[in-house]
Amino acid sequence: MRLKSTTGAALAAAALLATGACVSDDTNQASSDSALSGSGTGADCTIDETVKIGAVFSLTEAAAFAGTYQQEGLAMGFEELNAAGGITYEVIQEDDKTSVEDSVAAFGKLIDRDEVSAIVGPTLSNMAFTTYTDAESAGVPALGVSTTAEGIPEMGDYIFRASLPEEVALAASIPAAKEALGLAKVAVLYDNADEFTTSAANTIKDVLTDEGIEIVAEETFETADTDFAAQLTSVLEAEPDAVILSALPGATVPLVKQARNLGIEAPIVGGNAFNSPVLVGALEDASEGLIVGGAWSAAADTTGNAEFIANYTEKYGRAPDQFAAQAYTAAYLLDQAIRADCDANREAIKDNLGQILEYDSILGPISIDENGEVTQEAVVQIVHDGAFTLL
Ligand code: 1QQ
Repeated sequence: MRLKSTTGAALAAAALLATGACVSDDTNQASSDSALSGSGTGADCTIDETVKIGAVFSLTEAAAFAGTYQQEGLAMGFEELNAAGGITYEVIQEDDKTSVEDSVAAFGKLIDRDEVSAIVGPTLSNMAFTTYTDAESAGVPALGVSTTAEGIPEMGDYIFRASLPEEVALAASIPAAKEALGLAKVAVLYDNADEFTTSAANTIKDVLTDEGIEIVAEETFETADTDFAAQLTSVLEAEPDAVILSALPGATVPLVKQARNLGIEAPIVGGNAFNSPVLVGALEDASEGLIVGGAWSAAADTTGNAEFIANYTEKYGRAPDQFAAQAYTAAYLLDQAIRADCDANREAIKDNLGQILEYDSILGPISIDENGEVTQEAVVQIVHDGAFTLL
């Protein structure tokens, strides 16, 4: 349960005063800056001081397939909001280079040096499990846009996500694949060295049990592996109706290509990392028939989606993906939270981000509850001729 800052801060201050202690807010500068609190509310809110928003994405190395799109989507969202007026946002972008260590350093810089009001990111759940402990203890709201593993919003009162949980995506994609393909028995393959892929593997097994689908082969590998001959030989022998794969693109590309070369023709159902045109492009012909659940579709008739796709494509010279769409949405969700009390201090953002109800976004109606968890519909897509289409 989150306390409204007024209550929490007042209680804390009263307790400190009662003991004669001096009340200092040094560790949480942006929460004590009166210039970040403006006048008016909602669309009429005006804040004089520039609101600094930190962003930590993987712009290089393994997760750059998603991070580069996220950077673009977030930047475009805040540019639109700046043009609308009333509040001026400055995005301070950091690259965590797909490394936990760099992600921690980036969070530290944004929290202490830049004194941002909130942080968007990081790209991978694998980093979030470490960086979010720092955001939480510093009292800085962090909003994940692709952190889909189980247990993330539960990390603290300042931790939120606008990233469709993998549990929700798989609970949509596996039953949809079962219905479309008549699945009775499947093979499960997963990366057991990454937080997101191992968390998803647990969900996959739960959903398969619920759906009465038998697991005839279960194989693991590690994020940096490139040779999957042993695992795929077992899969081939088990003759599954489909392969459920929980992996990041680095392993997915060689694994799927090797599976096809070995003669495994079973359809492949993947996780969140499959929602990427970069992955589909790298897989070439082996992408045909991939099924994935996700947060966004280019084909969805959601509010503003067609305009978002047109503007993004014109601005960046390529079409957006799900990761861009989620980051773009995050800009608007933060703006909603800030405008609610016309206050861009950390405490106000923390209080209001968990009160968003059915915000009409390009992802469809989206809510964030007081525990920091998102609610939105999942879409299930299949790749045909190198493009995502609704299943
Ligand atoms: C996570 C994910 C990744 C696939 C995002 C790029 O969903 O780490 O949670």
